[in-house]
Amino acid sequence: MIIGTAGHIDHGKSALVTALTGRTMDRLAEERRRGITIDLNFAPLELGNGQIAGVVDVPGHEDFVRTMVAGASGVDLALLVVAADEGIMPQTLEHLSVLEHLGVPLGIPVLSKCDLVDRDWLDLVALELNERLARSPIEFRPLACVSAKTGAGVDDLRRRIAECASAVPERAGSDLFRLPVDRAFSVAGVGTVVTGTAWSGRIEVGDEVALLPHGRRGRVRSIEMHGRAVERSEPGRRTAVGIAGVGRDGVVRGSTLVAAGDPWEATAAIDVELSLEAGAPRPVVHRTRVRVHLGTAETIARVLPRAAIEPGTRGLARLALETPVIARGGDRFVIRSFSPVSTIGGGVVLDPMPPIRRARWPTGLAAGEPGDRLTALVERRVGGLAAASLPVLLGMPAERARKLALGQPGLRRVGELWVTTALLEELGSRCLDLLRRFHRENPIERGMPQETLRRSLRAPDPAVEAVLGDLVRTGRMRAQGGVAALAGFTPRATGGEAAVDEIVRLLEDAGLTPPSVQELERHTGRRDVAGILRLAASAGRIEPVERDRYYARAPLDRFVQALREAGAETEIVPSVLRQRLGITRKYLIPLLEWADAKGVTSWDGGVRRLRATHPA
Ligand SMILES: Nc1nc2c(ncn2[C@@H]2O[C@H](COP(=O)(O)OP(=O)(O)OP(=O)(O)O)[C@@H](O)[C@H]2O)c(=O)[nH]1
Ligand SMILES: [Mg+2]
Repeated sequence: MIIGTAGHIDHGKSALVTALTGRTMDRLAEERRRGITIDLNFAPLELGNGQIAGVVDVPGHEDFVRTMVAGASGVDLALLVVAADEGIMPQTLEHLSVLEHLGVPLGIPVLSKCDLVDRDWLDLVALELNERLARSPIEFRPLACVSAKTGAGVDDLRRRIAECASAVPERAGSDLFRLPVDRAFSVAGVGTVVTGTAWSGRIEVGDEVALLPHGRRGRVRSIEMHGRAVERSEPGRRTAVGIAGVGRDGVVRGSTLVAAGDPWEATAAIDVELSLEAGAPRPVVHRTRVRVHLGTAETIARVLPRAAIEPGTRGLARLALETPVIARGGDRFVIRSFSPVSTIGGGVVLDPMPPIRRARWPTGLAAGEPGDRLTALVERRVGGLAAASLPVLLGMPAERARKLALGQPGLRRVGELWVTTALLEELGSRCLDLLRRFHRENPIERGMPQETLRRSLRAPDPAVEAVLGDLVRTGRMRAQGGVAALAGFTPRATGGEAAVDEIVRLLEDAGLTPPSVQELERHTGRRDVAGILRLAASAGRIEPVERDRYYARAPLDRFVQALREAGAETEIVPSVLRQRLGITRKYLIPLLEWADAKGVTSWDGGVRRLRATHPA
C-alpha cells in the first residue's frame, strides 16, 4: 500500500510522517533552511504483522503543486492534513481536487496541530471539512485528530491506516510491469538507480528493462522494496531499481521504467475524457494550452476538444503533447492552466495510442463497460488493432484483455489483429462487387488475378485473407491457380461459342503452321483473342505449344503420328521430319520440345528417340 500526504503549506504533513514513521523528512539543506518541503520525501511505515506501507510526503507550497501531483499519482490512501488552527486553505482544496482527478480511492482526513486549539474550534473546523468531503468521490474515513508535537492520536491513526490496508485491492502482479520514475541518481558500482511506485507487474534481477520515452535499455542489477533488497519486485510498493548499462542523463522524474519487449509506446497524442472544474476560469476550447500531469510526467499540451468544454462539465478531447508520454487506457491525469498556473481539471485516458488521422469517436469509447470501450477502440482503427497492444490500450492484464476480446460479438481475431466483423462484412461485399465488375468487363477471363483483388481491397493483409477464405468456404467465390472468380461464373466470349469456333477453325485450317496470338488479333480484329484461346484450350480443343502460339488438336495428333512413324526403328532426325511434314525449323523445334515435355519423345542432349511407353 502507498500512502500519500496532501494539504496546505505548514499544516504539519512532514511532522506527521515523522511522528508515524520515526523518519526525518525534509532532507534538503534548502528545505531545512526554509522550513518547508520542496521535493518528495519517502519513508516506510510498519503496519504490524510484517506489512510495510510506503509513505510519500509532498510539499504544500503553491509553487510545488506539480511535485505534489507526481507524488500523489499511484497513491492508494491519502492523508489529507488540515491544521486545526487554520482550517481549510487554498492548497487543501487544490490537493483534494488533484487526489480526486487521480482517482485515489481512499482517504483519511487528519486534523493536525490539535494541541493548539480548543474543543469548540476543533468541532467547527471538522464540520467545515466534512461538508466538503461529503461531496468527494474519494471514500473518506472518519476524521482523525492528532498532534505531532504531543503525539496525541498518532498511534490511533497508525492503527486506522493498518485497517485501511485490507480495504486496498492488491494490484495485478501478472500484468505489464510499469514504474513511473520519481527519482533517478547514479550509484557507484551499480549504475543508474531509479525509484518510484511500481504501478503494476513485477520484474526480477537480471531482467532486461527499458526507460521510456527515450528507450534506453539495460539489465536489472538490484531491486529494493521499501528499502530492503529483494530478487523480485511486487506491484504497489516503493521500489528502487539499479540498472546496469544505462547512463544517468535523460533519466529523470517522469521517465517510465518498463520491461523490455512489452508493448508500450511513447505517444505524443492521447485521447481522453476531460473534466473541467466548476471553478475553472474559462472553458477549454480548440488549442487551449494546458499542463498535463500523468504518472510522474509533466508536459505541455494543446487540447483539441470535440466541442468546447465548459467549467463544471466534461467532454472528449485529444491532447497533443509537446513531449511524448507513456500512457495506458484508464490512466488518470491532472490538467493545470498554462498561466497563471492552477489546477483546472483532470480526466481519464480513453485511447493512449490513438490513430493520428481521421480518428472517429465511437460512443462506446467513453462508456464504463470495458467491452464497449474495446469495440470502440477496434472500430476507430481502420487497419485493425494489434493484438499485442490490447493490455496497454485497455489497461488490464493481457489474459483478461484477451478473454474480453474473445467475448465481444462484434470482433474477430485475424492473424495478429483484432478487427470488427462489420469491417470483414464490408470487405466481403466489396470483394464480390469487384469480381462482378471484373467478370462484366472481362467475360473471357477465368477470373481476376488474386493479387490484384487483394490490392484493390486496400485492407490489412490478415483481414483480406480472412475475407477471401470466408468467401471460398461459404461457396460464394472460387480461387484457383492465382485467380479468383464468383462461384457459378463461366468465362465466355462476346459472340459466344461462334467466336470460339471461328478461332479454332482458323487454327485447324493452319495445320502445323498456325498464326501467333498477335497475328490472330490482327487477322480477326478482336482484342479478346488471348482469352478465347485460353477458353478453347481449357476445353481441350487446342493446345499452347509456345507461349503465344496454339495448335489445334488434329494437327498435333498428326504430328505425334509422324513422330511414331519416323522413330519406330531409329532416332528422330529433325531434317527428315521437316521434309516429311513440310514445315520450317521455326515451327518444328518448338513442336519437338513440346513432344519431349509431353513424354512422347525423349532428348538426351544428343539424340531424340521415341519413348517406349508414353501417355500420349
Ligand atoms: N504545535 C504543533 N506544531 C506543529 C505540529 N505539527 C507540525 N507543527 C509545526 O508546524 C510547522 C510546519 O510543519 P511541517 O510538518 O513542516 O508542515 P508541512 O505541512 O510538512 O509543510 P510543507 O511540507 O512545507 O507544506 C513546523 O514548525 C512544525 O513544527 C503539531 O502537531 N503541533
Ligand atoms: Mg512538509
